Amino acid sequence: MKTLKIAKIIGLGLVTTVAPTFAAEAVVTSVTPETITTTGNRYGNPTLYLSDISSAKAWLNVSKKKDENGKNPVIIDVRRVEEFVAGHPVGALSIPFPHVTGSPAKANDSENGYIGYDVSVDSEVGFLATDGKDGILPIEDFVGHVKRFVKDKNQPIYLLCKTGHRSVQAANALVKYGNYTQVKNIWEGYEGQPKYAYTGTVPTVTSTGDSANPYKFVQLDLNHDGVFDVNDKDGWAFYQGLPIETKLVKSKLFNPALYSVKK
Ligand SMILES: [Ca+2]
Repeated sequence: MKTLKIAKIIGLGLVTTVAPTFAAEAVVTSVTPETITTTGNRYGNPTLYLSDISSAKAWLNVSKKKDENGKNPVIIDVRRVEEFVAGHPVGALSIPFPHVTGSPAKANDSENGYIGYDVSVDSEVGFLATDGKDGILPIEDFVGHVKRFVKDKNQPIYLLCKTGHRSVQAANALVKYGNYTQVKNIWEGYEGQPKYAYTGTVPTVTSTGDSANPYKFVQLDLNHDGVFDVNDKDGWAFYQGLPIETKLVKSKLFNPALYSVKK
């Protein structure tokens, strides 16, 4: 929020003029060059997979049933089943990663927003932790479940999660353990991140950073309602407004026994 106050002394009184308040402008000045990642994703995870792909391009290819090489792509939504049930890209498969079984309520890890963690650790893939909560299957089982749906190692697979963190790891796993060759990460994810626009001074980038001359970004209120919320994020379902559905198709669900679904 930026408030400009201009004070003038007129005669014996103090008159303060307050300029219009730009309620929907958040200024970020603490971003330093050290935060720049060259790994191609916002969390700095390893990238064994082919490339990232935008939500829009992913949807174009899926709706055409054809990518640049003429292959029919599939979207795999790796969020928790509860997230998938609330809404997902039209036609997406539900295969959660980290991979879990059993009741979400039993294994829920609300503190971290995950049902649980994979018990494997592979720094190339970028797993988060190893606290061994129940209902969790090893990485090979996640890949094995994908193999049930995707037989062709050269079929394009687009991974999607909430913000593009779990999906990166899932994409790495499919390349390393599943030998899939055309794996891409939908980098915005379903919800995405706030949008920022650069403004102000051009920074001097050095190997040690330049705190005296930081980047300056403003967060964008994309729907002009004066509030920063999920609707200002750049993901599949919000700013991008790409097709979603809540219908559950049994054949596309990871664990249909947990939910009441239509065939
Ligand atoms: Ca807004």
